[in-house]
Amino acid sequence: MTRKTERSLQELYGQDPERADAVVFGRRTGVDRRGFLNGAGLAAMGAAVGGSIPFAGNMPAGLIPSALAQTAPAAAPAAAPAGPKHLEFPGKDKGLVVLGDRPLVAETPEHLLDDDTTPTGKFFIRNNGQIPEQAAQPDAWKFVVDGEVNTKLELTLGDLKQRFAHKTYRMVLECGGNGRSFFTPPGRGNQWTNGGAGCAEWTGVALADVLKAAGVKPSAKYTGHYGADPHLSGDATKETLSRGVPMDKAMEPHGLIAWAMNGQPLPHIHGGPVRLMIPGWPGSTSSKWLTRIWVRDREHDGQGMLGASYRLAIVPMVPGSKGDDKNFRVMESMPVRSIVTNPANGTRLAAGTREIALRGAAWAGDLTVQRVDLSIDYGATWSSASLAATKNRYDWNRWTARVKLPSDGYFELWVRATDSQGRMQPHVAGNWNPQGYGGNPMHRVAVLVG
Ligand SMILES: Nc1nc2c(c(=O)[nH]1)N[C@H]1C(S)=C(S)[C@@H](COP(=O)(O)O)O[C@H]1N2
Ligand SMILES: [Mo]
Repeated sequence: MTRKTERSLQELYGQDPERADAVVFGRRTGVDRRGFLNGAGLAAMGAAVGGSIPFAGNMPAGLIPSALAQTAPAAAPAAAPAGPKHLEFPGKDKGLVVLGDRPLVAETPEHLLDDDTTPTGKFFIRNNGQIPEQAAQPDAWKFVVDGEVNTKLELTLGDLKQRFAHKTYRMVLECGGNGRSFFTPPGRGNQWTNGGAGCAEWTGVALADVLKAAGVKPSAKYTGHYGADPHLSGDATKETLSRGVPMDKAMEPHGLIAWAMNGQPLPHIHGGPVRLMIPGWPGSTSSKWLTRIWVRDREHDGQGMLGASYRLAIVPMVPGSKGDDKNFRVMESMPVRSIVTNPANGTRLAAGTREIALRGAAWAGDLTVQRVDLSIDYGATWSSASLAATKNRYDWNRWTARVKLPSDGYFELWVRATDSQGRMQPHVAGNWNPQGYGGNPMHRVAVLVG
């Protein structure tokens, strides 16, 4: 194996994983992965990952080693420069990866989600439109609650702070498209890996308390949320994003109208002075720069509610097909997900290392995490992680585990969580849909010992 071959296999995995796969695993046709890891393939694979692969015998045919399937956007055009683009933004960690400039979207690589509470500097950013102007006087920020209510409310942030009970919860905010990059063929939109999520401490008042103060009419069915951010085109008649939730979700005690994040005034980029924080559901329901909550007598039909937006297929689709509008339903709870936050993918450990301490996080939308399991042998055997307690509902579970290694070489640490209804993360993203929602395959982290 010459160095040139090693490099080209690595390049091939970066640029055309399907073909690289065929080179390593032998002949295969279409998506029917019938190849097997032959001697030459194993040598090529070992050279590409930088070491022998002790559990190669268990390696599923067609698997792209996670050392080679790095966090670079999977659907990047072939001409795009290799490697992630890092964020340059005041107050933000330079390790965040830019998924889009206009609108600005940046995700947090899994290994930067290693804090119990995600620091604001490491928290992902997702905008759909322009970033609005910053308010000169935050407490004078106004929003309205109208529609199917007895009394229309016009509240300033100052009123909100004075009139209602303050709540602080640590809760996960997760983009509906988190995990999108794991779909084949790719779903349309930002190619999130697992980093469109974070768990911060949010302070505000219960959305339910404000809705009760307005007096929700029996005709109320759904909320519609609006923010101040102008449409990307600058066209003032166009909505940037306006999503909502059914009344029973809106009336849950943990949904907040929030003005603080991690004990500090809510930063402008995260929707300050005031935003919604609707935990467990796609982040798009958590309107930033909140201007209006419209209580509706029907399912909201604002920007992002219709077509294939934030919708999942009811009946399985042929991956890559267009589908019929009638085959979609609004995405509600986010699916169960777990990540390894330490070690980072691609970590190199000293020769002779025989035990690794792992840390991570797991969460499950509206549900709770029942268990987190780990495998170092491509899923042949599993052991369970210890879950730390949550602070409150919608908090994530931090987890820890130790695994023993039989030798030096290339290993993949696989992690999968199971939710409180017994649903486990799949090996690959399932239930394909055009915009790639709900992709939650197991997280795989490559480590090289020696
Ligand atoms: N007004 C407004 N609110 C918004 C958005 C937006 O583009 N405009 N994006 C939504 C989406 S899709 C997500 S995932 C979260 C991201 O919040 P963050 O940028 O604070 O991480 O905000 C939501 N709220
Ligand atoms: Mo999102």
